[in-house]
Amino acid sequence: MPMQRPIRLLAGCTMALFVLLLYSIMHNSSSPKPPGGTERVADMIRDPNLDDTGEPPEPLHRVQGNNYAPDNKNNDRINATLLSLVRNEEMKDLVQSMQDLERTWNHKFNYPWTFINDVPFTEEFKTEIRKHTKAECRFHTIPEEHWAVPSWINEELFVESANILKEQGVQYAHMKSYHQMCRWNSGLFYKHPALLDMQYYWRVEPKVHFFCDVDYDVFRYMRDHNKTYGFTVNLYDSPESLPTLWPETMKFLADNEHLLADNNAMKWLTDKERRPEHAHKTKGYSTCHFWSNFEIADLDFWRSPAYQAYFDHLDRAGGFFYERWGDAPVHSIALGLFEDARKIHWFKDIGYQHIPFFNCPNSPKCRGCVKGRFTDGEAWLNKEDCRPNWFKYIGNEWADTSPNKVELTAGG
Ligand SMILES: Nc1nc2c(ncn2[C@@H]2O[C@H](COP(=O)(O)OP(=O)(O)O)[C@@H](O)[C@H]2O)c(=O)[nH]1
Ligand SMILES: [Mg+2]
Repeated sequence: MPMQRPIRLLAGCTMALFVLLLYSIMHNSSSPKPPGGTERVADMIRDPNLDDTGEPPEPLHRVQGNNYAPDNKNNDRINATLLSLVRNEEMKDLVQSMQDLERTWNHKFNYPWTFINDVPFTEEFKTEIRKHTKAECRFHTIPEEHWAVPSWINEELFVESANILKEQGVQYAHMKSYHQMCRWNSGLFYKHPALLDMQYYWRVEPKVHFFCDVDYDVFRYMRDHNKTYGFTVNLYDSPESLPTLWPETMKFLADNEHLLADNNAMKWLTDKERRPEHAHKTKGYSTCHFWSNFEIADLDFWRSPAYQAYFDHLDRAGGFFYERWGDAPVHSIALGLFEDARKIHWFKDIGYQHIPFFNCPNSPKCRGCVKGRFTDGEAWLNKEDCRPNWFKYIGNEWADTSPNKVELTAGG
């Protein structure tokens, strides 16, 4: 016998309610998705920091007797410095970074520290800092014209652009000093009078950590192995902070094709496979960059006519203020285009943290970090790791050095 109409209606409603209930249970059980999704780095099958890590190849220059003593006039140090742009208010955080780096490396080699600030350092700052190293400490102020906002930047346009950047979730959009800092770190720091005769620097920020004993002179490593630049962490950037950086770079390159290095890292810069949406938003740049709060580098690269011309082009284009171009992508793009990729070195053996990311190798020389851990923040931050691209296109120079090596090159 066919169902009565009201009963059919009731059955239909019950069914609809059931489906609605089921949907709502399933929907609520999945946690809210953070920006960028939760998936683990897809083609990073195993972090190479899990492999045993020793030292890079010889020659390595070591402490013998008093060859690196602070007061030895005939010491083995080369023309290099530890370098920190820092504010007076960051004294405690800087002391923490210094303590780590002195404990793991510099108490053996006693390289001088150079501290730079846009305002004069206080006596309190200088007195406190000197307590944490046997090495020479130099304190300098930035020449006004190096820090000032360039004359061609329009204040109103800066504020309007910052409003838009903020809406798009770009950090520090309205903080003018952050833009000034990024510009200075990109193209002015090496022009500071205190660095004009310097060859190498190791950049150190407040509040970073160093975890592993390093027993060779890293600056001599750079020189003896003909390296220009050393990094620890390779990350994706926020595409919203640099929408016109790649187009401006392409404009520059169109007029300066001869500057492209043989064996450059263009493929690494332009990968579209792992995060296609980044390359799409930037019109071609993967946003992968060396995380420049750590860098050990040869100042001659920045002083080269090629880099100078590139920086001047970018500076005129205005993106340090109307967008939020960081020194990390600017340095990385320049290195990727104008330098032989073999001159760029992964300092895998230097355990490092700048919140929230780590480089933590598997070595008995390391204490205080978890080997192979990339972040101690939310799981989705693992996705920001773009070392797999570096290994894929340039190679993992450490792959042959570990007894339990795992091939991580060419597609993982
Ligand atoms: N003297 C000075 N240093 C700054 C200023 N802004 C940033 N810095 C330094 O520049 C570096 C990067 O700044 P930080 O706040 O750590 O930026 P983040 O790492 O991108 O969050 C650190 O060494 C800071 O101490 C500034 O206005 N004056
Ligand atoms: Mg920092």
